[in-house]
Parts: sequence; C-alpha cells; structure tokens
Amino acid sequence: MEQTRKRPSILTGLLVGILVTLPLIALFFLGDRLIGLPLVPLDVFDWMGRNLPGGLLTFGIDTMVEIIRGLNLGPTDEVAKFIELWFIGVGTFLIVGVIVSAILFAIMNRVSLSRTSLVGLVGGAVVGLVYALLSASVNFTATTPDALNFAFIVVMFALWGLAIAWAYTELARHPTVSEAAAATTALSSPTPASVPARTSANAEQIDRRQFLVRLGGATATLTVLGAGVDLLLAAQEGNPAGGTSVAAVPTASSTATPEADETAEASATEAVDGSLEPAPGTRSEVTPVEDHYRIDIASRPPSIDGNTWAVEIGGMVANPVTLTLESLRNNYESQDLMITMQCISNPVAGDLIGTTRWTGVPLQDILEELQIEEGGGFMKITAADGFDEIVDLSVAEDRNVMLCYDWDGQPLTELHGFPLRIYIPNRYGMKQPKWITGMEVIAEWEPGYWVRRGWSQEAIMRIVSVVDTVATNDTYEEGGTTYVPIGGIAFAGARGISKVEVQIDTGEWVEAELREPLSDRTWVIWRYNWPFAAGIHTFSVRAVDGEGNTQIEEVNPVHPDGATGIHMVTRTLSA
Ligand SMILES: Nc1nc2c(c(=O)[nH]1)N[C@H]1C(S)=C(S)[C@@H](COP(=O)(O)O)O[C@H]1N2
Ligand SMILES: [Mo]
Repeated sequence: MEQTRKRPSILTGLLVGILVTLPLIALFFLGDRLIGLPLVPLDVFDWMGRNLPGGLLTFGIDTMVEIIRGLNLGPTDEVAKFIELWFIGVGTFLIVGVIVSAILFAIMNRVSLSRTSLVGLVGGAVVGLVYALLSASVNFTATTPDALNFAFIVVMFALWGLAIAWAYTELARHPTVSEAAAATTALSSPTPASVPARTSANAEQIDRRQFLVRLGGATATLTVLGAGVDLLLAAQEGNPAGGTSVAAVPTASSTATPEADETAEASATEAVDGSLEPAPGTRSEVTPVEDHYRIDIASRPPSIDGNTWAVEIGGMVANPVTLTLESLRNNYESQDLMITMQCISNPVAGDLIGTTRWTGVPLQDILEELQIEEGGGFMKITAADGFDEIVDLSVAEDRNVMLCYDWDGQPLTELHGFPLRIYIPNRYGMKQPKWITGMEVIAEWEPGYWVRRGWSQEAIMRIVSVVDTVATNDTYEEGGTTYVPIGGIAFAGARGISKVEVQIDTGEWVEAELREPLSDRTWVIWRYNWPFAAGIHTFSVRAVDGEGNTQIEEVNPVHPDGATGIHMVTRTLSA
C-alpha cells in the first residue's frame, strides 16, 4: 500500500530543511558555550570574510555601515558584529541546510525507501566534511582538540542527514492530505489550507501535513530549549560581547564630561586649569576602553593565554628575539602615549574612532636588538585571527611606533588585541594588527590583509572634523549678546591640527578655538561661541592639519582611502 503513495515533493524538502537545521544551529551554540566546540555558523561568516572577493566584501561592509547609521541602529561596531553573526553567518548556514535538504529529497525520490537512510547519512556526512574543513581553516574560538572538533562537526551533520532521511521516509509512509481526504478532494494540491478538519488522529493515520506540524513542534521545542540553555549560561558568565560588566569602571574620561565644569569657577570657555573648556555636549576627550569602537575580521576575538604566548621574531635577522609579555614588560623601557585610533571605514562623523592611553615598547628598540640583515626592510606581522600586515621598517624611526600591551593602564582587553598590538601613527587602523602571533623580517613589501582586498596601500589618515554639539541649552550672555557654544573634534593622524573653522549657513568661515590636545597623536577639541540668531541654521566645520593641508571638502566614500567631506548639522533655534 505504502509503495503506491506519492513521494514527498522537493518543496517539502525545503520545509524539512528549515525544521531540522534550526535545532542543529541551537546545538552548535550550546556546544560552543558548554565545552568550547566550534561554533560553525560563526565560522561560516569568518570563512566568507577570508575567501569572498574584496570588492564584494567592501560593498557589503559599506552597505552595512550605511544601513546601521541610516537607521540609527546603535554603535556601528556592535550592530555590525550582530548582523555578521545572525544574518550572514547563521543565515547562510540555514539557507545551505535548506537547499541541501531539498537536494537530498530529490535524490531520495529516486531510490527505494529502504535506501533513504543511507542517502541521508552519506549526504549529511559529506556536508559535514565540507563544514569541518571550512571550520578548521578559520576557527580560533574552539578550545577543544582539532580532531574532536572535526569529528564533532561530521557526526552532527551525519545525524542531521539521518534526521532528514527519517522525515522523508515518514512523509512517504503517511498519506498526503488529498490521499487522506480520499473521497471528495479530486485536486491533489497539498496546500495546508485545504485540509479537512479532523476529530481524532491516531499516530498511524495522520496525514503528511499533520506529521510536519508535529515535526515542527518537536524541532521548535529542541531549538527553544537549546537556545534557552545557551542564554541562561550566557547570562551566568556575563555577556562577552556587550561589555556591560565592566561599564562601571571609572576612567580618566570622567574629568572630561561636560557636567564636570558646572561646579568649577571658570569662565564660560575656560576650564579650571586654564585650558579651553569643551562646548557642553562635546564627546569625551578620552574614550573609556569599554566604549572604544572595535573593528576586526573575526566575529569573536581570539582568546590567547598570556602566560604561554610568545612570538619569535625571525626572518632576516642576525639575532632572533623571542617576545613574551614578561620580557616586554621587564626587559624594555616602556612608553606611554595618548592616541586616537580610527578605522578607515569610519564615515565622516562616524563612531569608529576613539582615544585612549597606549603603553608599550618602541619598535625601534626591538629592531636594534634583532640586528636586521642587509636587505631586510619590512616586517610581516601575523595575528591569531588570520589577519596580517606588512610594516615598512623605515617608519620605525618614529619612536612612537610601538608594540603595545596596555590600554588605559590595563592589559589590552580581548576585544582590543590582547596580548599585543602595534601602533603605527598616521595610518588608519587597518595597518595595525591586534593579537600579534607572528613577526618576521622580510626583504620585499607585500600587500596586507585589507590591501589585498582593494583598500588603500598606505592608509594615511585623512583630515576630519566633526560638529559634536550645538549647545542650545547652555547659552550664556556676554556684553549683551547671547552665545551658543558649538564644538566637536578635529583629527589628522600624527600631523596634528593647526586650525579649525566654522561656517554658519553660507557665511564667512570663522576660526574656532582649539583645546590643547592630550598629545600630538590625538584628536583636538575645538569650540566656537556663536552669537545666537533664531531660525533654521546649518553649522559646518573644516580643519587644517599641522602641515598646512586643508581638509578635502569633496565627498568621498570610505573605500578605498578613507572618507572625506564636510560635516554639517542643521538645527532649528527658537528665540
Ligand atoms: N588581528 C587583527 N588586527 C586588526 C584588525 C583585524 O581584523 N585583525 N582590524 C584592524 C582594523 S580595520 C582596525 S580599525 C583596528 C581597530 O582596533 P580596535 O578594534 O581596538 O578599535 O584594528 C586593526 N587591527
Ligand atoms: Mo578598520
């Protein structure tokens, strides 16, 4: 009797794919959380990042940053990581699962019912093998042995394939809706809407639709259970991505918040210490580490054991040197510098920029010890996440080029490159690897990770200036005039800022006051006290760097050399 039933359609295979792949995703999340097994959906995203063509990636990143900013979704870096994991990683994983399930259905349609398990098992294992290889090539979050990871992924997918085959076989054994409705329904349309109501359905007699509903119920339960346990565990160990657990740590920035001046006896524009008082609403001059933007190719930062971490600097050197955290801290003179770092993907007035105190060792001191051989001119730096960059060693003459282990007086956080990262003044972040695990002196320049993907070779920071605030609630009177403090930041890498000008509507450009920067490597806070006038006004800002170059007013996108353009804000001011 069963043999005469219609075989399940490929469309049903798509549906079964969704139902069976969702719990698999939940199980991978759980395996990662419980014992540190590879989180395959995450690996999928990371793999795509490494292997898709640069142009496509750049387009994807730009679009994502624009959408996040356009829709005001929140901090660009955090929202981007969320999208990467959930929409790209998990999304792709699900789509692949659904398509493969449909293919398996198509294959099973061609074999006898006694063979379907074999098809599912082999099909699943093959897919698992591909995923295991993919994961092995990019995963660095797993803390379990490689062989176990490999076997785990293959077995999980073999079981997944078996589950699909089981669902297929069950479907084939149950009557279709129309077969079940036998009598009147002539059309064989299996659409759920045409199902006649049933009063009782014992296990033997349910139709395919009812079977799918039950299967859906079971997998939904599994998925929700898995996700629930995962979330519970996540709550227990503190959210690794949110950083909320450290949000209460006080930092130097507290002295720079606008409120700080309220009790101080200072004039409107002068702080207690005589420096220029930032216009209320200007961003914090120092960025708390937990608020510092984070950009990197990994969906999750590599976790490195600082006690065993060691990097042997080899290549074209007479005296190879092995760096450990201990040797870096004890054997070399450290240096401290306030630094503003910015991502080349930061749009004008974007949030991918931050300032904190960096501590480390001048690269020059280490180069001297290495005794670089004739012809060695570059250093290839590799990182735990698969990132790499090539540093032209002539830049190390600037003693500010340093290998850094502390931020804001504390060891680097995992997100920001623990245990070691490099600082190269005047270049965008893409030239400055975090999580350094390899250093080698080589003869020839090579393009680094982002350069190979079509981004700027030199990545020299461009001049940028931003209006942070038009402080309409903090006006003050002087000589019968009401002034509105306007302020923000200007930055030009290591070149410094020599002048900032403000324009209101189409008026003359007028010079703003500059606050003494925290160092010659940070942004500069500017302020302009604008004589109030009611109405709708546009406030624009532009800057000149320390070498006399003026900010590029023409609008350019972030790719390939960093964004340019004038930042303007419009405010409606009532009298
Ligand atoms: N290993 C590694 N280092 C990296 C990256 C990366 O993806 N991997 N991204 C770079 C980029 S593009 C930027 S903007 C800075 C960001 O540093 P932050 O996340 O500490 O702000 O790190 C740089 N160093
Ligand atoms: Mo970046």
